Amino acid sequence: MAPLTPVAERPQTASPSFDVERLRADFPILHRPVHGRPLIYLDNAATTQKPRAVIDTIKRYYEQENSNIHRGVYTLSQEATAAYEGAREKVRGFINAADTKEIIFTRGTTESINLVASSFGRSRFKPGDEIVITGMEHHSNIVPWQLICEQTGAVLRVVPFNDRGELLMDQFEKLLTPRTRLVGVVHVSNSLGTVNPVRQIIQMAHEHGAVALVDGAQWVAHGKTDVRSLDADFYAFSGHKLFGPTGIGVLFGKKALLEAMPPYQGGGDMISSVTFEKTTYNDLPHKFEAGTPHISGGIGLGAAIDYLQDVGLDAIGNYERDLLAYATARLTEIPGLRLVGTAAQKASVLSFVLEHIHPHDIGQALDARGIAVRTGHHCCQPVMDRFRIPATARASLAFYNKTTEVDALADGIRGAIKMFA
Ligand code: 7TS
Repeated sequence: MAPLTPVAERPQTASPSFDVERLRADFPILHRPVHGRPLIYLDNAATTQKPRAVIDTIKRYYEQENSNIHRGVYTLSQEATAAYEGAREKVRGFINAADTKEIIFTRGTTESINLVASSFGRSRFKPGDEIVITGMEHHSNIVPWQLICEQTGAVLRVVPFNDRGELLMDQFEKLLTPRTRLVGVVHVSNSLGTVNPVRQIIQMAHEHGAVALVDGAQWVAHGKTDVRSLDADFYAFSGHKLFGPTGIGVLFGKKALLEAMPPYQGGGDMISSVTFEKTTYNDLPHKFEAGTPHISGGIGLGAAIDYLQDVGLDAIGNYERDLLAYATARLTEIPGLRLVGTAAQKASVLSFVLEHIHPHDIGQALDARGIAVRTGHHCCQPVMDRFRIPATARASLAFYNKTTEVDALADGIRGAIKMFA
């Protein structure tokens, strides 16, 4: 990848050592117009934009290395295998896992959770066993458990949250019983922005003999992740929310758990030997990676991780904290605007509703100004039900967003209010 200017040499701006204009230059798409205006991309919770380093890495892979991995004795296949397995090592370092055997490449967060539900859940859950999740999970951390409950007779328990969007930890404690087998929790809520106390939740799960799965889809791009320090049993995330390609994601699992789990899918690469009488399975992580994987995706994700680590996750976290505070102040001063999700610990997400204007209309009015926000239930229908609203408009920030874009958002919302008045 193209070397970035070292942080220390970057010009000083509003947020010390964080030169947002310099970083924006790394993202080609941020320079295209939409409806004749500069694009203001505020839908980073849905997917993030890709830096040139990632785009170039994928292009180089297809131009120079394209071949299937783990099988060729020839040069191209060996190079592609080395690049793909090198990316796995980058992921390992990125989340501080102990071993690359604990890094399973998947299609994304959704597939990572389905893998755990299908393999761990189906082989372990018995009738009456309990799975505890929270009321603010994305559908991808609800429906896989409902499916497994139907198949095994296990039951789903749901931790409620308060009007600010903070989990009720005393209720959580009460839901943990000797029958709890697994606790699934979203690290950062994509609809509310709440940063959940996952360290404490994992510890409480362990005290009750349950394993803990963290949905890290909305966390990994916003701060450092350390699965060992958290003591997470499973940690899931998506490459495309981490400035990497779509169709690639990660499941971290503790080695002892993964080793004891049956395969998720059968096919090539996941076997050690096959006969019609008996098939034996490959070692980790390949046991869980049947078929030709998303090779360019894995390599592209590795490039995204290099890029992010060069920018610095701590610097990103600090910059985004200031930007979120700025955006919260600018939006809450708009008459008739109500933020949905006002937890003390928040990251990156501003969900809001306006009196008398449907979120879809807000979204369209903002699009006319080149501003991209998401509107809808954000795959969190139970969260909408909890607040008795059908949908919100949601601006979600990344480190390449800036205060002038937040100003444009606020102006756009005021414009929409006038237009629909
Ligand atoms: N978990 C959370 C917390 C998410 O925000 C999402 C996607 C997923 C899981 C699923 O990720 P995937 O990559 O497997 O699809 N969230 C959103 C969103 O907020 N808007 O679009 C997708």
